[in-house]
Amino acid sequence: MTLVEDTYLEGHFDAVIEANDRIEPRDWMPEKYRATLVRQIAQHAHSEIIGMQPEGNWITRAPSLRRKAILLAKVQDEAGHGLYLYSACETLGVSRSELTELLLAGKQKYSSIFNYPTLSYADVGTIGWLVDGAAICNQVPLCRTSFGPYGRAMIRICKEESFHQRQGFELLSTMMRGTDEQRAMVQESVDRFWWPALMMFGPPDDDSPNTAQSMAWGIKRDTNDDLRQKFVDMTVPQAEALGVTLPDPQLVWNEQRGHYDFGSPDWAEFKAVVKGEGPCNTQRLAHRQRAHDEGAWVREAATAYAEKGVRA
Ligand code: BYC
Repeated sequence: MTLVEDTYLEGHFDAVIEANDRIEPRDWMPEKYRATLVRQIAQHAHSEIIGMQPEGNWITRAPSLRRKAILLAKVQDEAGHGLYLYSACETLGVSRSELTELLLAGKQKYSSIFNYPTLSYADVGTIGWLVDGAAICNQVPLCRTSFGPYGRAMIRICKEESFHQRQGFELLSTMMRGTDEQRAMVQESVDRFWWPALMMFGPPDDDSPNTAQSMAWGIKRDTNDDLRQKFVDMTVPQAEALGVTLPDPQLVWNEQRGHYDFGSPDWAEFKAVVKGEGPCNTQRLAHRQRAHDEGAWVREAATAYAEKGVRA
């Protein structure tokens, strides 16, 4: 390509971003924009797939047929979200199998939250309420992200996440109307998941290497800290409605700011979990590797069938 062509294409990219319009896969884009999207979308897709494990752990032990049907549907939705996101990523020129290899080799990440164990059935409700609640806060702005296929995938995902969040809240409110033991189970679960849910938004803004550039490119629409604040403000009244206490003595309404003040998550713990030292990192990746290996014959059969179709 000539210098003139390069300058023209870059000008077009800048104008689209400036106008808050969408970049599409056929459009020219800077290599770093493409790499940032691959990093974020792949991490998001892997989170959906690995995120099936903590809740999947309870499918066989759901307390009723109704709860089992709801949980199965939710975990299947997560597989679907992973597939939309891998497809969005493929439009950037990287295949789903390459992305899976990178995850299994530890070269791509998934959300820190899924490295915590699910110890009781209340965790299914807490994940729906807090984890999907945090996911919605983070993902609704991504419906307006500058890369077309990612934004369109997010629109559908957010609709389903909203159902997921409500099912979690409904499960917890049912338990809170139950016995003292059930109420204690909910509180214990919320105590374990509150801080890891806040960490889902990523490191504080002044320690986030990617935010500034991703905001300038319209990949991210809000900073990590702004979304974390929005989540806290949204969740405190819901906790009051449920009758659970959020485990933060510093949580207090700040009249001047018009927001809740809250304590700082343990960022050393966050860094350790992201590095692979969380309670379940090894187990999650080993399980994913096993599922991948056991699915090899399905991929081979599907490939052989597709080739036969082409020859016929
Ligand atoms: N966990 O510069 P930063 C779901 C990494 S699935 C692990 O702020 P960025 C669900 C980050 O990648 C929810 N790593 O990065 C599924 C970066 O490392 P690299 C998943 C994290 O990208 C099933 C470094 O830390 N949601 O809802 O600007 C059941 C510095 O961070 C985390 C998404 O993926 C973390 N929590 O901002 C139920 C949403 N946070 O790559 C529910 C899409 C940060 O430079 N992603 N890191 O080595 C995003 O919005 C952004 O990527 C983030 C991070 C806000 C997460």
